[in-house]
Order: sequence, then structure tokens, then C-alpha cells
Amino acid sequence: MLKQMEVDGQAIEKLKRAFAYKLFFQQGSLPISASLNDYYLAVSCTLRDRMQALFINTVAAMAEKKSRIVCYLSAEFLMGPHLLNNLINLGLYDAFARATRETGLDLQQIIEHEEEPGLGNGGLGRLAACYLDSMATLEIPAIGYGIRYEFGMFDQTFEQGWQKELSDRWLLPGNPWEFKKSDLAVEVGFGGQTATFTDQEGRVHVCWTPGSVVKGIPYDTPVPGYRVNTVNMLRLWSAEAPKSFDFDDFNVGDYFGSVEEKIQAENITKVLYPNDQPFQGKVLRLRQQYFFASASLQDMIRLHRMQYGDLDGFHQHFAIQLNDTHPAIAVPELMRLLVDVHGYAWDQAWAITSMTFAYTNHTLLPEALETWSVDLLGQLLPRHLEIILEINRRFLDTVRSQYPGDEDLIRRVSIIDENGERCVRMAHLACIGSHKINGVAALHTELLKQHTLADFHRLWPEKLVNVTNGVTPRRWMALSNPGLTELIASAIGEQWLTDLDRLRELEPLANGPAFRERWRAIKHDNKIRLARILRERTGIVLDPASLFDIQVKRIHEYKRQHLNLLHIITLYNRLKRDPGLDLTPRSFIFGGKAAPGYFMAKLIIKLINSVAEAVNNDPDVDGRLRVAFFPDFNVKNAHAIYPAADLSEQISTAGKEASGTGNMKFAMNGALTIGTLDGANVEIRDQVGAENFFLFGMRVDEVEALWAAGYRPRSIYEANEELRAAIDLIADGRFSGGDRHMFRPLIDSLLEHDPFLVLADYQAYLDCQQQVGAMFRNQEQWCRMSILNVSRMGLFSSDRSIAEYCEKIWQVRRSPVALKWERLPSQGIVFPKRPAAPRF
Ligand code: 26Q
Repeated sequence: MLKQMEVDGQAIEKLKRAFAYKLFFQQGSLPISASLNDYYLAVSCTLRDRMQALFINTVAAMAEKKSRIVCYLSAEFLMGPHLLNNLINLGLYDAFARATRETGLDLQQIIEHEEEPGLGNGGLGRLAACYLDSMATLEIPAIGYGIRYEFGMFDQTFEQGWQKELSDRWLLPGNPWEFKKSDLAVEVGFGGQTATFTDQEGRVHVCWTPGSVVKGIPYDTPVPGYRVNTVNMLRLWSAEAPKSFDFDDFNVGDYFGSVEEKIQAENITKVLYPNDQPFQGKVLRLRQQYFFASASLQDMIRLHRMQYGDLDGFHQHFAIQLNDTHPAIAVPELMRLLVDVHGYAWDQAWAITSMTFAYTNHTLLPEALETWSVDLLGQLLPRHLEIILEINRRFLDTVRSQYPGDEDLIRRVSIIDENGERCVRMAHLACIGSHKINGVAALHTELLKQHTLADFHRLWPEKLVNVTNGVTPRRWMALSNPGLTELIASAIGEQWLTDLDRLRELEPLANGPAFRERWRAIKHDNKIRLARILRERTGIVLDPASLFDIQVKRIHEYKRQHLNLLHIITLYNRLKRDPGLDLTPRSFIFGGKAAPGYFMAKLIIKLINSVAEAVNNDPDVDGRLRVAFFPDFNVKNAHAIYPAADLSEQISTAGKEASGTGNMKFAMNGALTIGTLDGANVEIRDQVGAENFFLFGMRVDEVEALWAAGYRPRSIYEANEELRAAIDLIADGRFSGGDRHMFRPLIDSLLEHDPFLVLADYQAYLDCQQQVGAMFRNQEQWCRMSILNVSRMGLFSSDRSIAEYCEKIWQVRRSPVALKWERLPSQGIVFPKRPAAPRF
């Protein structure tokens, strides 16, 4: 086990008493009647109390400091289970394991009981969570601001192979990690109208009278860094009606009208929209975005005014990072607060605003860019529309003076899209309102410069920078792969957990047969663990000696799960044709959710399950191929999946995946990658060396050339016999009980348009997979490559990403927390009449 906090026998006794105390007074239970959930809550609250002193000290230090605080604004935070993560970061695992054991409890079972808060869709939300972990570990004063959805990401089950969505009622068992701060509530307005008036000095002011008001209540969750005093804060906003009942309405008889208003208000934070990528302009979504952006800014402004009196230096004290355009409405909101509410002149307000914000772009898909209808935005936020138009007018004036006569450029960069229904382009608003814009992988940033944001890059060549994504090795190695973590620690110590470049020290060990043996044994154990879980949940039995070939991520056509399927069906055809074929035994494992309204993605899930059914039960296959869909892929399930992979599937069409972060989690856990030159795969391959990476498929320039030349997928189908056989097998109803219609839309899409070039990359993928299969037979060589992959993953720690954000964008430095308030109760507190410092 990793080095732990020194805890003596007395401390263990205290912990044991604390469990009993929590169980009795908080849960109202006795050991004989307590449920596992009671124990989970008792243990979690005991740990939470032990974080409290650090939390209070960190927050007090923030309030006193003159340095900048990073505010990470994100509509999603996919935090994963807290208990084990917090035990590891605080160094208290051993103490808790011992104290629970001596109490007769099983800590592992309690940890397993925790359901995660699924407050995100996938990559973007999980990235925000990794960044919170790294900011705390690097002792950066930071607050994550977001939305406390009552229903997070749906739970996925299958009915006859089709995805079914179940609501995620994550708050029902009780959330021991959050603190409700009712006294820090704010009000957020919607609708209504604006009016202009002139004051005695002849200055023009605008007054917005909202049509309705919603209360935002913050809930704070501590975010402890790894073995440091810093415990940062995740502050999530929940919407409530300002009054529990509008008795005026009640009295005049509009009972339902008043209840309706209350429901409307509380609906704002009811549910997470479960669709990423293709953008849909639902008004509730815009309400969510404005609600949390406004609440968060009001919170910062309150703090700033308490500490400094005015807002002149706001940008020096807060660095706001916009996680994609979802919180971009914060740009006009800060302008409104500065100009309308706090009386700043436009120019000074704009200087403060544009020096405060920075914007991270996460997508290259044009259909995923957020645009809101001008009419809709004007109805919901009339004052913000005026401000956006004024920002645009001034911006376009400067562009016109720089490029006179270039009206085409004006049309392209304008915040308002005038083609068809007038729309607000949120990415343009974010770019104009920020001092820095970043892409999330080197290739992605290059493509932003060349295409999506080319005009902005020409206008401001310094603004667009790259910060390649990273993931936290605490969760994605120490927590989820304890076996590998211990082996590495026994070889090179523990410092790599906060300095991931030190994994390089493993390189020479790749040549040691004994070390390789231990490495392989750990992978084997992890595969047994995953196989056991899969058998319990699906009934499918996997052979841990087979090659575990895994693709887990959201289901999307651009991610090409169907390319993976075509490979499986081709192998199946080969086995059927030649039952004696000498094939490397493989287990194909899929996982991931489809947006409930994304028909093609749901059809792909059905096809995976149908192929699994056919392949797994065919005696000719004789266990050499197995296919399984791991239901309900989420952070908790991911803990068991990444460590068990031999092969990581990263096969998106070149130019479509902004970065990917699963690719990093797999490689850190010793999987080899089969991948295209897309997103961060490019940098992963650069790091591990071309000889340790299975590359295939078209590059971005080849993709562009193919589209320019005219692409006819049907001609590829006609010319490639194995491809034709695979597609025909689906079309003929082999996986749909003879039904030739079921998968027709998928087949038609591939043959007629194939927007993601599945057929164009098919043969290259097959050839590459052939090499994978052959290489896996040389277990010594495979293991050597696995060790080299891990030892060269240093770049992909989120600590490195955060260090880059600090240097290139935020201009903040490490700021260790001194413990002024050790254990308040034991020192006896003297309550001052009024709080001396600003309250968080
Ligand atoms: C927008 C408007 C309305 C409703 C939903 C949305 C929405 C929600 C989530 C749009 C997009 C998302 C999520 C996007 C996402 O996860 N992108 C991924 O971000 C990762 C972290 O940078 C990258 O690694 C992935 O490549 C990228 O796809």
C-alpha cells in the first residue's frame, strides 16, 4: 500500500468511536439494525469530518490571499465515487481499513456501495473532475462552479439488446459529501423587459426588470489534493422558487399558476441533458446555462466586494475558465453586472471582462457548435441580447477598420449568424470575450487555427494556444489499479504519482524477465476481475488468457464502433469458412451510452448485442471469439475496465475527435493502442514511439483529399470481398432473426454516404488488427511494449495540463495552505461579533 498518514492506536480508537457516533446520532441506527447504506454514510461522514479542518483552512487562505483564484465554470463535473478517492488523497486508507475491520465492517464492501454522482456526459465532464484533482494537488486556489442536477446521466440497461434508459436518482441514498449553504443563496432573473433612463449627469442607464426570479442555492463538495493541505471546493447550484408559495396568486384564485411557477423554477436543475455533440437549442438548456453562470459570477462579485470594496481589480483576483461554450453567457452577464448594476463605463467593464475569461474549445464537429436563436435568447434574456449586439457592433467596427471592405470576413466572424434564422454563435462570443482560447490536443489546436477559428486566429495570432488534455494518475492508476501501482512503487518509489515523468525510470525494467512476469500477472488478475464482473452482469464468460480488445466511450458514428464490429464480423466469417483457422483468441468488450434521441447510435448498440449473441453461441467459434457489451459504462465501472485491457480502440475518423482521454487512461494501465492519427493519439504515439503503437487509417489531409475528389463508399464495398461479406451478413438478417429491415438504416448510411469513412479505412484496420493478433502471441514482446507505454505516459498527467494552464493562461502559482485553524473545537473557538474575513 502507498505510504499512509501515521496513525497510532489511539487514533484508530477515535475513528471507531466516530463511526459508532455517526451511526447512532446521524443515521439513527444501531449496529444490529444498520443497513450497508447507513454504514457507508457513517464512514463517509467520519472521513468528511477529517477533511474539514483542511477545507476550512484552504478556503480561509483563499479569502485572505491577494493572488488569483481559478474559477472553472463547467455545466458538467463527472466526479466519480468520492470515498476511496478521498481516502487515498488524504493518506487515510490504512487507518480506515483497520478501524472498520476492528469494528467488524468490510471497507471494500462499503466503498463498492457508493453510487457515483453522474453529473456529466463523458469526456468534457470527466476532464473537469481530473482538473479539480490536479489543481488541488498542485495547491492552486480554485473553485469549480457548476450545476447540481437532481437527475444525472441515465443508467443504461438493455431490453432485447436495445438500450433502455433508467432515471438516475443519485441523491436518494443521501449525499454525505456536500454542504448546503442556504445563506449564500443568490437570485437569478429571466425574461421581462429593459428600459433606458438618463441620470442627472446625462448618463444613459439600462434597467432590466425580469419577468421571473429563481433562487440559486450553493452546495459545496470538498476536493482534497493528493497529500497536501489544500482542499478546494466544488460549488454546485441548485434552483429553488424564491417563495415556497405565491400567496397573492393563491388568494386571487390562481392556485395552479403559482404552483406552476414554482415547478418551472425547480425544473432548471432537475436533469442533465444526456446528449453531447449534435447541438439542440432547447430553452431549458439555455436557462440552465444562464442560471449557473449568473449565480457563479454573483458569488465571485460578492467575495470581491467584501474584500476590496470595488470591482476594479476583478480580473486580477479571478481567472475564469469556460469549459466549452456552455457557460459563455457569463461574458455578457459580467458586462451587465459591471455596467448596469455596479455603474462601470462600458470600456472599463470590457477591459475587466476580457481579461478575466479564457475559453476551452472541445469540438471540431460543426454540428456540435452552440448557436441560439436570437428571438429565443431575446425573450429569455432581453438585456443580454442587447449587450451581445453591442459587443458585436464594437468588435465588427474594429475588424472593419483593420480589413476595410472585407464584408465576407465580417459575415464570417460576426457573433450573429445571418444565414437563415438569426442565431447567436456562442463560440464567437466566447472567443471575443476571452484573452485566451485553447484547443485540447496539438492536432485539434492546429485544426482550429486552420479551419474552425481561422479568422480569429488571423485577427489575434497570440490568443489561440494548445493545452493537451491529461488525466489524474491518482484515480486512473492508484485507485483503479492498485496491483500495478504497488509494483511500480516497489520498483521506483511513489513520487511518480505527483511527477508522472518519473515513470521513465521503469524503462530499463522492460528488459527484466522477472519484472515482466510480475507485470503480466497483474494484468492477468485485472482481466480475471473484469471477466467476473461481466459474467455477473451479462452472463457472458470470457477467457482471461484471450486478448482483451476494448472500446469504451460514448456511442457515436464518428467514433466508429461499427468499424470495430465489421472487424469482428469479418473474423467470424473467416472462422465459419475455415473452422480450423489458427486465430489469436480475443474478447471484444464494448461500453458506452447513446444519447436517447440518437437513432443510429442506438442501432449500433443493438447490432453489437446481436453480434455478441450470434458469435458467443456459435459452436464453430468454439470460444475463440467473444463479444460483450458492458452495461452502464460510467466512472465506477471504468475503474475495473481500463486496468484489464490489452488493446485500446481509438479508431475515430481523423480530424473528428478533439482529444480523447480514455486513450490516455488505457495506455497508463498498460494497454497498447490501435488508433488513427486523431486527437491526442498523435501525441501518445509520439511519446511511446511508433514501434509501440498500432497505427492505421487515413490522415486528416487524406480525408480532406478524398472528400474533395469525391467519395463513393459503394465502390469500396463492391471491390472488397470480405467487406461485402460482412455487410451482407448484417443486411441479410443474420443478426436480426431474419429481419432485413432492422439494420437497413445503418447499411444504407454506410453504402450511400459513409460520412465517417468507415469503408475507406476498413482494409487498413483489418491489416493492422492482423498485426495485433500476431504480436499478442509473443507475450514477452507484448509485455515489453506494455511497460514502455506506461513508462512514457508522463505527458498525459492532468498535473502537466494544469501546470500549462497556470503558465500560459491563468498566471497563477502554487500557493500552499498553512494550517492556522488546526482542530477548532479542541482549541475552543471565540466567535467574533462579525466575520472578519469574506465568507465563502
Ligand atoms: C450542448 C448543448 C446542449 C446540450 C448538450 C450540450 C453538450 C454537452 C456535452 C455538448 C457537448 C458535450 C460534451 C462534449 C465532450 O465531451 N467533448 C469531448 O471533450 C473531451 C475533453 O476535452 C475530448 O477529449 C473529446 O475528444 C471531446 O469529444
